[in-house]
Amino acid sequence: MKIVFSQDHKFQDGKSELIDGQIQPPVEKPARAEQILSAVTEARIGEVLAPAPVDRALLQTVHTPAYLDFLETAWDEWVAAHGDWDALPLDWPARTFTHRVPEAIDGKMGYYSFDAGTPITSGTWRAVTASASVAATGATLVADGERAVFSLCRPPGHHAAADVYGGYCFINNAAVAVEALRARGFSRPAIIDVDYHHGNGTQAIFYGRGDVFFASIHADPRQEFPYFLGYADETGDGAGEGANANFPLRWGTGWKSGYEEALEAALDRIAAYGPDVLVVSLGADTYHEDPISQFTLDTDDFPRIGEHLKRAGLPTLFVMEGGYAIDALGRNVANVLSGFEG
Ligand code: SP5
Ligand code: ZN
Repeated sequence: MKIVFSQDHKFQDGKSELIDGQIQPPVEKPARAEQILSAVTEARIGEVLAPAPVDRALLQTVHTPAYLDFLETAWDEWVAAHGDWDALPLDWPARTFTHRVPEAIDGKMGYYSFDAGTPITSGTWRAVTASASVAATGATLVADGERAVFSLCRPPGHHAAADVYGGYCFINNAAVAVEALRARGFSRPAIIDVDYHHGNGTQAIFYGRGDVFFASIHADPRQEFPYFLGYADETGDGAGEGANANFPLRWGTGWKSGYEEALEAALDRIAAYGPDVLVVSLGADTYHEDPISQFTLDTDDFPRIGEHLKRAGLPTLFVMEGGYAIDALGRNVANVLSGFEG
C-alpha cells in the first residue's frame, strides 16, 4: 500500500491548547506524524510518496471562500492585534446572538470555530494545505488504480466543516479526498470514520447529499466531545436522508463489548448503499491508553479493524485523523493497514 506524506505537517506546532480548564501543550503535535511514519516504514507497508500541491478550486468544493481566506490571513491579523502567540478564540455566537462576521480577529475566530483547543499558529495555513494535498494525492493514486492508499495527513480534518474549525482540524481532508475521487469519476463514495470522536465536520459537509454515504463509530456525544453532533437519530436531510449513519458507543467500549458489532453494522449499512470507493477516516484514539479518550481497544484489535474494512472489497483510501498515545500510535496505525493488506 502506497503512503502519501508531507514533512510540512511540522509547521503546525502549537504552544498551547485549552483543556480541562488549563492551558497545556497540545496533544496534537508533530511527533504524532513522525511516529506513524517510522512505524509504517518499519512495518514495510509501502513506498512513501510526496504530495502534489492541492488546488484552491478543490478546497472550495468543501470549504467556503470566505473561510479559506480567514484561515490564510488569521495568523497575521492575530499577531497585529496581540503579538506572536498562539491564536485561541474566547467568544462564540451561542444561542441569543447574531451570526454576523465581525471585523476584529477575535470575533472572526469565534465565528469560524467551535472550540478553544485548536490553536492557529504561524505555520497553520502551510501545514493544513499540505495535509489536504496529502489527502488529494492519495485520492489521485486510488483513481489511477491503486487498490489502497494511506494518506498520512496531519493536522487531522474530520471535525472541520465547510466554514468551521475545531478539534485540531481546519481543512476536512477526508471530504477533500471524496471530492477529488468524484472529480475522477467515482460516483458513490462512502466514508467510514473510526476515529474515537464523531466526525462532525464530515457529517455536516455531506448531510444534505445522497451521493456520499457517511458512517461514524465514536464515543457517545452525551459523554464526549464534540457533544453537539453524532447522535444515532441523525440520518441525513433532504436528498441525504438515509445516507448518514452514527454508531455512538459508551465510554469503556472495547472490541468485544460493542466495537466489533458497531463496525460490522456500519459496514453493513455501507454495503447496502452500494458504494464504488471507500474513504476511511482513521483515528487510533480508540486505544485504551489514549490520554484524552475512553475506549479500550488493544494493539491486537487494530489489525481486526483492517480485516473488517478489507472485506468491504472496495478501492480504499485511508486518511489519518486522531490518536494521541504517542508511544503506541504508530504501531496501532500500522496494524490497521497490515490487517487490511492481510
Ligand atoms: C482529530 C481529533 O481526534 N480531535 C479530538 C479533539 C478533542 N478535543 C477535546 C478534548 C477534550 C478532552 N477531555 C478529556 C481530557 C482528559 N484529561
Ligand atoms: Zn479523535
